[in-house]
Amino acid sequence: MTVNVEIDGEIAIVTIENPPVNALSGAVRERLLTLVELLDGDANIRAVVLTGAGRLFVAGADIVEFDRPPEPPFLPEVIARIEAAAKPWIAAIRGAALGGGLELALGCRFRVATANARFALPEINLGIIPGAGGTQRLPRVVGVAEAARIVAENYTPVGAEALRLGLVDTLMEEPLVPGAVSFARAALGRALPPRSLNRGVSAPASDVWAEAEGRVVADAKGATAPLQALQALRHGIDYGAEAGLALERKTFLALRSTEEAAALRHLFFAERAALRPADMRLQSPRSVETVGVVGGGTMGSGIAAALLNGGLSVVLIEQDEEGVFRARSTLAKLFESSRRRGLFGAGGDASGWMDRLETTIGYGTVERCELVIEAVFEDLAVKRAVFAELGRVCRPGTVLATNTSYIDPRLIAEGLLGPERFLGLHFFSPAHVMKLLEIIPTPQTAPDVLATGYDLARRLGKVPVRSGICDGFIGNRILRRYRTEAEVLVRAGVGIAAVDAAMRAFGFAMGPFEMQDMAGLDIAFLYREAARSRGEPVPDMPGDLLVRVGRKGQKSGGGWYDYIDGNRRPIRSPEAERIIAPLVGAKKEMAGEEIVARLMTAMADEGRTILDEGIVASAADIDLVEVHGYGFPRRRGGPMFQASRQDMTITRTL
Ligand code: 3H9
Repeated sequence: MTVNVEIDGEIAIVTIENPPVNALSGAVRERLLTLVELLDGDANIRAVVLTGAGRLFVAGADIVEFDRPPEPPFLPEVIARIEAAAKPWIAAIRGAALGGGLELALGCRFRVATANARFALPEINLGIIPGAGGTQRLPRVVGVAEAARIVAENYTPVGAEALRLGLVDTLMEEPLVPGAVSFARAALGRALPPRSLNRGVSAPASDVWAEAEGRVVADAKGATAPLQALQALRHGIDYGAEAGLALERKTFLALRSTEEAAALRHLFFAERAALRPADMRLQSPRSVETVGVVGGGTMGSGIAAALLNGGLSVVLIEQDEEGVFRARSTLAKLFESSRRRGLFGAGGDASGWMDRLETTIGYGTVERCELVIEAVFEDLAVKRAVFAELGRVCRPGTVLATNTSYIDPRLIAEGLLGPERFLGLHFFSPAHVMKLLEIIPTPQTAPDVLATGYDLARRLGKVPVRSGICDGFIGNRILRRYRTEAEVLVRAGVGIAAVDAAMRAFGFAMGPFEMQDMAGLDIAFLYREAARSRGEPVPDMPGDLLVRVGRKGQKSGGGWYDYIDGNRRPIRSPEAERIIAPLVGAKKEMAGEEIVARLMTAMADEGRTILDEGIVASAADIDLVEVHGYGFPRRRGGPMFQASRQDMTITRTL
């Protein structure tokens, strides 16, 4: 049974039991509709308590159903029927009421909740807007300004805050349901408050709309749903609830079937699957509270900041006083950056941050760490020396990880005492911000050591993706192919700025050449030079010509573009164009969509090869790597999602 009923005197207790999150699937909607009729017709019942079984009330519509056309009974009609019921319904909310779950609660006459209950309309994260009255009932309950933040800006009031807003009538301790039943009995003796949709609402000053729109557009990163959610809300204030409901539903249905919504759903499920791969579900991790980080450079400090944000303690190991000083000042900046971005996790309160950090010269105190992550210079001999030392000083159960981006972890672990405790944990810069964590086990890595990697990802709020061993693992390998294809386009006469503009229009924060200028052109150059020195037939690329004359990107004052007076704004460079001219064909106009398709095809091709080689478990994992490690626009779902949706067979005319 998806919805159960118990009777307590004149009160009916309706419990939605649809694990894991009580989503409002078709069967739940149908049963609710039947029950409201039944209970309205039962003369012995005077009020109904509606609750959810388990740790939360209702997490919203069943997202799995969104890949099919909507099926009746539709949620708006179920909620409207509950709102219209002759007997008052009281929502008893434990844990969370999200999306359609909050809309359902708003259809009830009263809401009582536990102090930890969260209230949100997260539909915009799925590329849609609330579709069951959320944009209309909410402003009539909490006011327009607060409702706009909840509907379009992911504002999530919790417990006391929800009470202050009038979103809940009272907070209660567990056991919730008996408390809600007593509340219901008491309510029967008083006049009922008006139904949510019938409450009066005053239109805000016009600058409230302008300010909200400004914030929403600035944060949207090209996504359309947040502004449309706000527009639906406003429509209902300007023209009345009925008109507002109609626009809301129309917009919801239109957005539900967009590519953007499909892409965001794809990532929603991929992210959840990534945290719990099948072979890790029953595997306990090793316990980790203190983590050693070897090397306090950009990467090491970033990793330390990510760990501190996640509530862990850190021992950061440097070689000398100067290194310690540099690392501490970098970390002070990362602390500020974390505070600004709101990155402190559950255990990572700001006050304890610096207290949980110990910086030290040498390996003296690393013995107290349960996990040590090496983040030193990308050189096999240097890394091996670090692990030789760690193998000597750490306890036998300590997990040892390398943050290498390119070096085969098997080579790094060669000769290590206890190789089963070793794995790769590849963070992405800036490590306290980027969510991707590539987890790279060697053939000897023990299952509980691998599980420790996943557990760490979960605690740091990262998205873990397991990678097999290959040059560049998943992400850098696809990045190489992407960059190369961009250079192939330039060699064929397409403009540098045209390529960058096309990728920006697609949703990347910057194009491939702007990105290379920022990261430095020399890495790709050295990689190609190394291949050439091994006798591999690597053709000269335009970027090689730039590096040979010292144009390595922003750090050398110019690369593909010029940069004036240390300014990071790229300016077209006639000099760069002159240098690469010997390798560049006649000028060729290419439409932005074709440029995007070429680069997408290249990424997806490489992705397919990586899949075929067994380096990655699924195409969805590749998309997670791109979205969380390389700035691939979330609303596009990732290169494999793109390839699966579109005809990517662009004829190679170049
Ligand atoms: C909506 O409501 C539209 C309405 O306005 C209009 C309708 C007309 N549906 O995250 P977890 C699964 S749109 C189906 O790992 P946690 C999830 O895939 C919806 N499945 O746990 C996972 O499955 P598996 C608006 C769902 O404790 C399992 O539940 N609501 C749904 O870390 C556990 O999830 C949202 O956007 C769903 N709605 O977090 C809320 N939700 O075990 C989305 C979850 O097979 N959900 N699943 O991997 C969340 O934010 C989190 O899942 C939640 C639990 C906080 C609930």
